[in-house]
Amino acid sequence: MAAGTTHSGKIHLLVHGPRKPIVEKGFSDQFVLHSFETTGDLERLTPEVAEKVRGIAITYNTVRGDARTLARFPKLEIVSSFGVGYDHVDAAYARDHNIMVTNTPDVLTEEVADIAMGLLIATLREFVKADKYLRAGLWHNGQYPLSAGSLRDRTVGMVGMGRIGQAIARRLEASKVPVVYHTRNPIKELPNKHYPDLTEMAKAVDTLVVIVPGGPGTAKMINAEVMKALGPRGVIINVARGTVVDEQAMIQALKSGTILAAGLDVFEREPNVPDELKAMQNVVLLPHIGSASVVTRNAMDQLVVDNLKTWFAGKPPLTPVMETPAKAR
Ligand code: A2R
Repeated sequence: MAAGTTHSGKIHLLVHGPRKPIVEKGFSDQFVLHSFETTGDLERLTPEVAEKVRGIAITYNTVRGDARTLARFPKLEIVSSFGVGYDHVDAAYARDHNIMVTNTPDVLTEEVADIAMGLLIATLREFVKADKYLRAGLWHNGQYPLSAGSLRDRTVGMVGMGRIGQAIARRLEASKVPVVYHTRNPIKELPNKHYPDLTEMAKAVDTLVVIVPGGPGTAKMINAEVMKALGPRGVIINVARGTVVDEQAMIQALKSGTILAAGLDVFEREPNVPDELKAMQNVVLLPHIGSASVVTRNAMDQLVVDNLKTWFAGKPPLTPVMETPAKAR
């Protein structure tokens, strides 16, 4: 049998998640696409279709590739997931059932690093409050007050120093800001100081930029103890996953002055953001837009398609996740 064909000659793919033109138009007529936009829609999937599906494109992390979902497809070979984070896919289950999982790293690295840097400066220098001040006509009454925060007198502790973390660190270093980092494994090639213990790093710095994967291994790792260690000048920037920060502990820390401010692109229960956060003046809140430009999202969509096409051409996928390393079919 030729690579990429079945007895019926067509490869059936489930497209799960929001509709994406690049995905819808990306496959030749050798493929048959079955689209289910929401988790609820998937309940309409018939056993006849499930039996045929060999690949899944997850087009956004609002739908899940959990074990229960993947188990519905007896011939499933590959899950091509949109985004660099894949905590919405059960990669351990996939590995144990010989299912390849891919994500979309690299093509979004610089975009997310830009957002992290912008969010940090916007938080410290109060862009949102200053914009509101101008629009309200208050400039006529006097200058906007000096910002309590500044990037000039800070040391940043990176929580995560992978592709995106290092891209953020490059921007900070270009801005003459000292950078140290916490990861599980030190990176030999980096000159920056490594802290094996997160709380120890928090004591030594005044700013945390969080860019680790989500999932159980990092859940609530930025907790009350870490915030206390960071101290009253402390600023937290989270562009990773909402689950990484203990949101309630952070709200208390912001309210009580245990830390100074936060810039957040991600939340525990998106799109729900606690009213208490929304009412605060010392936070900048973004609706998870880290990679959300047309050019970068197009590149991510294309990589979702290309991983599937490469796999069904009999080659190793372009960007497998670490749980399911590259192999050809
Ligand atoms: O711990 P290491 O040595 O594997 O370093 C990785 C670090 N990391 C952690 N650090 C501390 N405690 C943990 N439990 C932990 N788990 C992972 O996060 C590494 O430095 C970094 C992940 O880097 P990459 O795999 O290159 O991911 P990338 O492209 O930088 O994206 C990071 C995350 C995504 O997973 C999305 O959730 C988010 O950014 O957009």
